[in-house]
Amino acid sequence: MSAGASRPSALSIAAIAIAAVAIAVASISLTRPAPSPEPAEVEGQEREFYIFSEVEESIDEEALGIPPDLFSLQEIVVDKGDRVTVYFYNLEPEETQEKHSFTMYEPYEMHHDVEAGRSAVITFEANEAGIFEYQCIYHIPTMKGNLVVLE
Ligand SMILES: [Cu+2]
Repeated sequence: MSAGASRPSALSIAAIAIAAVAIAVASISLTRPAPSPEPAEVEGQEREFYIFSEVEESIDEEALGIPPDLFSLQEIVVDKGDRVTVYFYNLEPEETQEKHSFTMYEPYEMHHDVEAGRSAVITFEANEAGIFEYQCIYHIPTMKGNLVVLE
């Protein structure tokens, strides 16, 4: 019997070693736990609000010295972390050219002017808890409301 036939060559030993390493690596990756899924905690919801400009006909601007304009919704209540979308409609007839705005100051600083007959889609994340005023800068002090962000 020749030595070459009975003794494994250096090449085949190397091949076996590589195969063993490959199997070891494969079994390690098979036993590794799958990446954990996203945490199940509820992390803020999508909240949508429709707000319209309104005119309170019984307010006599001349007599009372205040504008008759109002937001149809004067309180928006959300939870901290919610993503808020406000659909704001200026319902004034276009020919009046009566502008309204949806304006907030710190920490929800924003200002959206909406022309008569137009609308705006306003989105923000309610990251800070508390009570924050929103207003139309053209019709203070009547046209305002509160954003309530619950902890
Ligand atoms: Cu206004």
